[in-house]
Order: sequence, then structure tokens, then C-alpha cells
Amino acid sequence: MEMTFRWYGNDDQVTLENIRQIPGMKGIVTAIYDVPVGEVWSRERIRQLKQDVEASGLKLSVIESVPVHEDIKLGKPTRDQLIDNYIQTIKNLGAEGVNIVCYNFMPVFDWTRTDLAYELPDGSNALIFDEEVAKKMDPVKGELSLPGWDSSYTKDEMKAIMDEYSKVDEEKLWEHLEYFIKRVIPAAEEAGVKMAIHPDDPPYSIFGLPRIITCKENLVRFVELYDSPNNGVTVCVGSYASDPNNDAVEMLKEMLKRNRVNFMHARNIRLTGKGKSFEESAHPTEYGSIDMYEVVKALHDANWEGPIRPDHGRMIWGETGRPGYGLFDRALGATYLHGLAEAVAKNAKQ
Ligand SMILES: [Mn+2]
Repeated sequence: MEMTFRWYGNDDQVTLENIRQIPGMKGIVTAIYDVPVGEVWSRERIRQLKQDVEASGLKLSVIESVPVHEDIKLGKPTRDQLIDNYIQTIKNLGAEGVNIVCYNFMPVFDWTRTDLAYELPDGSNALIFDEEVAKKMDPVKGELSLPGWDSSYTKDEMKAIMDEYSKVDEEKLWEHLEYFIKRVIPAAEEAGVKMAIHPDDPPYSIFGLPRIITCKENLVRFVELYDSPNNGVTVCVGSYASDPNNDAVEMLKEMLKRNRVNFMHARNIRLTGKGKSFEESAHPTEYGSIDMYEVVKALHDANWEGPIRPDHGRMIWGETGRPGYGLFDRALGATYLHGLAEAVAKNAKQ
């Protein structure tokens, strides 16, 4: 595996130098954040980003994400031009030697939590999802603000887009995803770019919106939409495991068997036992509901050599900053994963 770390660009308080000093660190996961969704990323901007990363002694391993415009997810007539632009961005990335792109197909909301700084018993702060709290939230009313929401929507715009999605059920969303994939993947193949869809987080419907990248059955359906190594997945074990019905390790093994794992997110979550509620936990197995040893072993047994990053971390040691993306706990996560990988590899040789 190639150990990587997410970096939010030159204004991230976690610097490339910080990241480079984490043992075992090889690559960076980042994006161009100031190009509006739907517009083309120029080769010049991509080249500059790559130079910035490489100047620190690290590799630009993965783009996370090239976001998919809502009109594509909604299947609107404007999607064709937007998909053309998306393809041009993929071509430009390939031409600059960037070969893995993570994206998602979640309507309106990206990852959703009900508290970004819940205090765990040890005094650290974590992102949590409380099903009961989420149920009481209505995005259209706008009286409750949910962390992680796209604040670029005004109240009226939010109502308008939620109305549009009321006509898009899961099967319609599948159709729109298939339409997108069937145009983008041939271009990605040609450009030498591996696409890696991230699961919906959490992996079930929220606020009545359809969500489809959620479970093993749907993951298999997804990779079979277009059978190509370039049409792969990001196995985010933390996201998948936050539905108690999912066996994230089993899902990982299925995707490894099919050679469709193009990127890994490794974080742990602890299901609290109250429905689908969960807390993001420290990375080691004993703190969460995911057996991280089994995750790393599955990757090793498949001779998997792709990029992996510790996903969200808790806030510890008084650190403040972007929720889930501080330096300290993610660095601990990376060294833990690195240690597991060494142990698994040496054990296998005995
Ligand atoms: Mn993830």
C-alpha cells in the first residue's frame, strides 16, 4: 500500500512539511478547490498543484475530489455540457500524470454528521451521527443547521433543489449515474485515469434523498455498469460500516477480488447500538466496530498496492481546525496502519 494524507492546499494549517514528517508517508490526496463545480481544471493549474506537492518530497497520488455537478445527478439537459467539462478535466489530469480520481454521487449533501465536536470519554472530540437528531432535521426549513452542509445554498435554493430531487428516486439516480459512467469511463481509460467512487456517507437515505452507493449488492451493481479497472471504487470502510447491516471487510474483499479497489479510506467508527447512530473513533480495532487488522490483511493478501489514507481523525491534544482533518490523530492513524502493514507482511513470510 502507498500511505497518503489528505491536504487542503496552501491554506491548510496542516502543511506539506508536517505531512512529510509522518513515518511511512508517501503521497498526497488533494484537489483544486477554487474552480467552480462543473468547470474545467486547466493543465496549468494541475501542473502547479503537482509541483507544489512534489517540491515537498511527496507524490500527488490522488485527486479527491473532482465534484459531480448536481445537474448531472438530476439528469437535467445541461448535463451533457457538464459531462464534457468533466471529461476534459479527467483528460487534463491524465496528461499531467495524475492517475486516480475519487468522486461521489451523493445528492445535495456530502458527508453528514449531527455533531462535529462531540466529546468522547477521554476528552477528545469526534464527529458523530445521531439518528434521532438527524430525523428531526429538515433542510428545507433551515432552522436547524447541520454541520457539513453546503452553505452555498440559500434557503430558497435549498427548497428548489430538494423539490427537484423529489422526482428522482433511487432507480432514476442509478440511470443518471449510468449515463455519467458510460461517457466518463471510456475517456478515463484513454487518459490512463482510474476513477474511484466514494460511498454515500452515511450509506443510507437521509432527508428523503436517494442514496445508492451504500451496500455490497449496490457496489457490485455499480462496477457492473461498466466493466473496467478504470471504473473502480474508494472503499471507505468507516462509511460502509456505519450501516450495521454492512460487513465492510467483506465488501472490501469482494471489490479486491474483482480488482476494482482504486483507493482506500481507513478510519474506524463505533456503532453505539442505538439504531444507525455512530461515533468516529480512534483508528485501532479496539476502539471501533471495524477490525482494522482484517482490513490491512485483506489488502496484503490481494497484493494490493494502491493509495490508502487515514480518514477523519479526532481532535486531540488541544488541536483545533477543520473537523476530522487535524494533524495529530490522522498521523497516529497513518502510523498505526503502517505498523499493521509491516506486521501482516512479516507474518506472511514466516
Ligand atoms: Mn471516506
